[in-house]
Amino acid sequence: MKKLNFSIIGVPMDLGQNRRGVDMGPSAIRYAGVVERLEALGHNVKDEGDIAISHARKEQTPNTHLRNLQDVIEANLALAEKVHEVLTQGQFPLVLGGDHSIAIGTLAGLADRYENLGVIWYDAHADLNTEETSPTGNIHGMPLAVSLGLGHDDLVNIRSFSPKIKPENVIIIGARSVDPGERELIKEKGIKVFSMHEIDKLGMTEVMNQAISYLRERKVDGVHLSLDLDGLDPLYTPGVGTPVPGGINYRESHLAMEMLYSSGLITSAEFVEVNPILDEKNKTADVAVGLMGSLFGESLI
Ligand code: B3U
Ligand code: MN
Ligand code: MN
Repeated sequence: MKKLNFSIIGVPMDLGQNRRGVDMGPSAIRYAGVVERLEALGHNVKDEGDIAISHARKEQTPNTHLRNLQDVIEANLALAEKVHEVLTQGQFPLVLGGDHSIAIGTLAGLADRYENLGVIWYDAHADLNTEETSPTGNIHGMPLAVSLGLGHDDLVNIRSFSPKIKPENVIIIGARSVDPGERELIKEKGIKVFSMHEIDKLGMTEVMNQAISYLRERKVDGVHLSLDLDGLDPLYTPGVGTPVPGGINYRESHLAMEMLYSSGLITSAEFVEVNPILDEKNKTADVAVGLMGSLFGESLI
C-alpha cells in the first residue's frame, strides 16, 4: 500500500451560506479522529491547523447579491496559498470544511500544479450557479462554476488566472437538486453527471467504473475529490445545511471511496459542509472520517 504524506488544512468557514455552525466542521472532523484514522493506515499526517477566517462580518459589497463576497474572497486567497505551499512540499492536501465555497480556494491552489486536473464532485447539488442564476446568493452554490471561469471576477481570478479546470474533466456524482441555470450550463459545457437516476439504474459499481475510465481517457495528471457530505442521504449525514432526500447511501459511498482508492487516481481531497450544530452526536463527521478511511486504503478483510 502506498504511504501518503498528508497535510490536513482546516477551513472554519460558514460565510458561503446562511446557516451558522458549518465553521465548526473542521473541529468535528478532528474530534471524529481523522488524524488517528489515517495514521493507523500507515500514512504520515501533518495537521497544518486552520486557515484564519474573519468572523467579524464586513459590510456587504454593494451592487451584488453575493453573500459575504469580500470575506469569501479573502478566505479563499489564503486557502489557495496554503494548498499551493503544501503541494510544493510534496504533501497530499486534505482540506476540511467549512462550506463548499472553499473549493474555490482549494482548486485555485491545485490548478497551477496540475495542468489537466480531473475533479470528482460528490454532491446533491451541482454548485454551478453564477451571480445571475443563483436563487440564494450563497457562494457555496457556485464553486464549480467559478473554477470553470464563470462568476464574479474577483472569485474567478483568485491567484490571477482563470479557468482553473476544464469542463470535460469534471464528473458530478449524486446530483438531485439542480437549478435551471445549472442544467443549462451542464448541457452547454458537456459536463459528465451521474445523477441519482444513473446511480439507481446502473448501480454504484458501474458508475464508478465509468467515472474512472472517463478520467483515464482524459489523461488527467491528478484527480481532486470534492466531497460534500450532503451527497449522501440525510439518513446517514443529517449534519448538513441543505439536506436533500433520496441520496447516495452509506454502503454505496464506501464502495465509491474504495474504488477510487484502488484506481490510484486521487491526488487531493476535501470534505465539506459538516455542520455539527445540525448533526446528531457527530454522526456526519464520523461518516466523513469513515469515508476517508475507505478512500485511503482501509479494507474490510
Ligand atoms: N443550488 C442552491 C442550493 C444549494 C447549493 N449548494 C447547496 N445548496 N449546499 C443554491 O443556493 O445555489
Ligand atoms: Mn456542494
Ligand atoms: Mn451540496
